[in-house]
Amino acid sequence: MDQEDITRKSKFLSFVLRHHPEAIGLELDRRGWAYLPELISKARQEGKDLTREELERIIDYSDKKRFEISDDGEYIRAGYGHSIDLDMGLDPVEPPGTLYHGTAERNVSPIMEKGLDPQNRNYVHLSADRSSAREVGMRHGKPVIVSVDAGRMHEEGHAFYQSESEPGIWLTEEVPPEYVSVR
Ligand code: HQG
Repeated sequence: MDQEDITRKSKFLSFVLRHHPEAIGLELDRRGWAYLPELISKARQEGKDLTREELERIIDYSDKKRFEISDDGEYIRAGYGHSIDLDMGLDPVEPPGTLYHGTAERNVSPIMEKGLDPQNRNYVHLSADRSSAREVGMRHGKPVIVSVDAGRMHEEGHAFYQSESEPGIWLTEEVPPEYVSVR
């Protein structure tokens, strides 16, 4: 499996585990877990060859930890990024004072006006550091880093969650405009 295979298979896994398990006839439990042998066999039926070793390599060698395997080794789920309705069972955690969100330049004025909303996903995704936020922004266009006053949001009752697979990714339901700035 070269880097290209890793990226291709990782995108397929994101598609299935975050957005469309039904596309391969897979069922996730309410926490988002898929039974690993079932994922492998159903992916294979769709012509996507995947082995357990490959799944482990995808997790270990990707730039971000997008997926996690359960402690008993039997289940896999995406650690963030979902659009499907589920309850990941994450506990609220006190965030750092400032979190960052990378976006495209064209989104900045609507974000300053209306705040950050999750669009098609269940949560707004925030990064712990500016360089990760810049990478996220680059996926969308000319990147701009929006700073989020997470400390004040937390004090004022907004819940934050930290991805269990990738602790540099923070989740919150929305960020009202008074907490965002570009600097
Ligand atoms: C924008 C990746 C206009 C928002 C990353 C973003 C992340 C608004 C886009 C994870 C807006 C949604 C998620 C508003 C938000 N007006 N635009 N009011 N509010 N937006 O892809 O955060 O590589 O759904 O700025 O690392 O870019 O896939 O979210 O540009 O953690 O593992 O609407 O996905 O991880 O885009 O990315 P997305 P995101 P992976």
